[in-house]
Amino acid sequence: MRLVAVSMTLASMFVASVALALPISYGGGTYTQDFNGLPTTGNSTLLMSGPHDIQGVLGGTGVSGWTMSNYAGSSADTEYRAQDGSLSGSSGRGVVSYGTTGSGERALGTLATSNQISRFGVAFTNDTGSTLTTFNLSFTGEQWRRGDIAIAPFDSLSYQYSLTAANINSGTFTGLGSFTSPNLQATTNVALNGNLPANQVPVAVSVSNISWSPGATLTIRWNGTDITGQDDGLSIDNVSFSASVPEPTTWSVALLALVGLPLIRKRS
Ligand SMILES: [Ca+2]
Ligand SMILES: [Ca+2]
Repeated sequence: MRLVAVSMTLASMFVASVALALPISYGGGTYTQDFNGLPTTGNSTLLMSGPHDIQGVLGGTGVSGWTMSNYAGSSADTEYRAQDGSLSGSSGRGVVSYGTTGSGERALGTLATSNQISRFGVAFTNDTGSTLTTFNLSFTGEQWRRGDIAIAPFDSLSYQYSLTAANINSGTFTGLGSFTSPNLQATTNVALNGNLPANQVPVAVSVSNISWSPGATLTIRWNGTDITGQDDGLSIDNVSFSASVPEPTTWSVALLALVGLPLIRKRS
């Protein structure tokens, strides 16, 4: 009897660690994320490659709908930590809450090693009641660590979206682009301040001609890559997301005016 009870407890724990929180309900307008609720200290190893919720890990707040995974590293588990970019290898790798030590100004990123090649992302459910055909995404790419001098391809974070994915690890994604390290300074294996313009890349993309139905989920993910030698630490901050139906064109406005004119005349 006791063995049965133990195995049931393990089964419950397994389910609890796999089930993800619901996507963010998108009801229109602009969603913004500054990641300043992410932890300023600590590290955690989450069992299995994920995806795992970021909300609540190491006390992180304000990031419901954001998930993370060790999608391509050799480890079966997902490492997550807060650091300022000075740590590398097994002390610094994985999904990272970057920021200067003790500062609440955080960014979400990765530091890749062969053990941990991470991705993270966010999911929105269309709760506007309308089919949305365009979305706009902008964020700041921030570099928090300069690793070894690398031969191209340099360290990068690529970003992709899907209207069919069950989560950041499952489904077909469409590429939106990628950014590479903005700071290729000669001094290597040091922390950088990702809040300085020299260590930042502004990114803005607009995707039109999609069909995002009411109730459907749109998932956006960022993939880290592992290159030879010690990698740079890259992250994102100040995310802005909005989606809409198409604005009426000049021609359709003119057409509406022409169609409406006789109606107005009839009434008078
Ligand atoms: Ca921030
Ligand atoms: Ca920042």
